[in-house]
Amino acid sequence: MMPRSARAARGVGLCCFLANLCLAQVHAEDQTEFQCRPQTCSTLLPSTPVDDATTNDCAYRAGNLWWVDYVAGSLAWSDHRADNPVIVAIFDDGAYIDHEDLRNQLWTNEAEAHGKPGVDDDGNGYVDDIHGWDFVDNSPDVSPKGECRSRVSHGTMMASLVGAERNNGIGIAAAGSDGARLMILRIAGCNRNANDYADPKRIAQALEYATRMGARILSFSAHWNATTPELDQAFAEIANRVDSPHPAIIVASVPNKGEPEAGYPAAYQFRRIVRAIPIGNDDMISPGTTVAPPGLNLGAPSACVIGASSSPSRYRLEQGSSNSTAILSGLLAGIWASPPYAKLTTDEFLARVVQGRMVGTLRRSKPGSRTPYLDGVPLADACLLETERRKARICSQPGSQRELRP
Ligand SMILES: [Ca+2]
Ligand SMILES: [Ca+2]
Ligand SMILES: [Ca+2]
Repeated sequence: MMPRSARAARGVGLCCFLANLCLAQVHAEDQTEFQCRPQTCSTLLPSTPVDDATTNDCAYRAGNLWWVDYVAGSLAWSDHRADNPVIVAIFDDGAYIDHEDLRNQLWTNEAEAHGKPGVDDDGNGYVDDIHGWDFVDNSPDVSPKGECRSRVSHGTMMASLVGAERNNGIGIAAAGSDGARLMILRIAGCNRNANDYADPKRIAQALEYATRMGARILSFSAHWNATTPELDQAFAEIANRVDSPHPAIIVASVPNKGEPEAGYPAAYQFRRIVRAIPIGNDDMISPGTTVAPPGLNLGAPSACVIGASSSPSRYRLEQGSSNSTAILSGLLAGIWASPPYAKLTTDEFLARVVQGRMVGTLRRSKPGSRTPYLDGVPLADACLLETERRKARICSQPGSQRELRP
């Protein structure tokens, strides 16, 4: 019988993309600044007007960031960057950190940024780890490598959906633009050799690194189908232990390609797991979505989502549960960094905001046709940040969170 870790390695996959929902994907990346021209894509929201008239990113002005409006992401934006940003660790296949919409959004290890090349300036065991770490090749260079360099970069896309730079006039914006800082952790390669698969030991190392260096949200647009006791323990320390020294929220993807099981980390029934349920263009749970365990499960857009794809300035339309996961991570970061909630601990944020407000929303996806989703799922949004001055259209629609208020 194969060792468990070997079986795990074969089960690892990025939660890639549904093929049939997006109309404007073909050759989209080949067009110059395609993201700045209105795309016929989602039918969920009118493409104009946008909710935040002062935001100048061209994809937003063109009405192409419908998925930001769908989660009321503009309510998490502010006039200045958050004083205490939420560090979001992107567990993926690396990212082009020199992309025009990412380079100013990165978490930075200041000791290394101002330290000496070749020296572990902060003594954390990683030499020159300025914006994250490549756990595949044990290197500070977190950019995609091998076959990934000739493809659309999954990790770059995910990072941009969490927290692309806002109000720089170009590209996209995300709910976490002002509140999140991006830590890039490369845990999987994309060549077809054994070293490029994410293995449990490597993931455990990355978990330990992320939380020790201050990440409060760990975003997994990836899943695997087997685990080890050691990896289970590493997740439990962060996501379940009551007195954990480094508690963090695990945002886990729920696959939508007909997989029989949700896979890890979504399958863990730990207190700090929040799962992203992919919502398609018809306002329903995406076809093929795996049944998720009960818990903190929130619907987030999957289809027709524009994000950064490769260096230095390329973008692409994609679909799939990976997108939902990154969008939810950015949304949670944006809310958590906002003034009413910025001082909450991890467990306070989960109890008061995620469980207390978001999961209880009356705004739900359309009813489905199979259990356990007959009544749909609660939809993620930032409507709890609405004030008299700042509103979002989605929050005043029937079934919105506003109806919860007296
Ligand atoms: Ca270091
Ligand atoms: Ca150094
Ligand atoms: Ca931008």
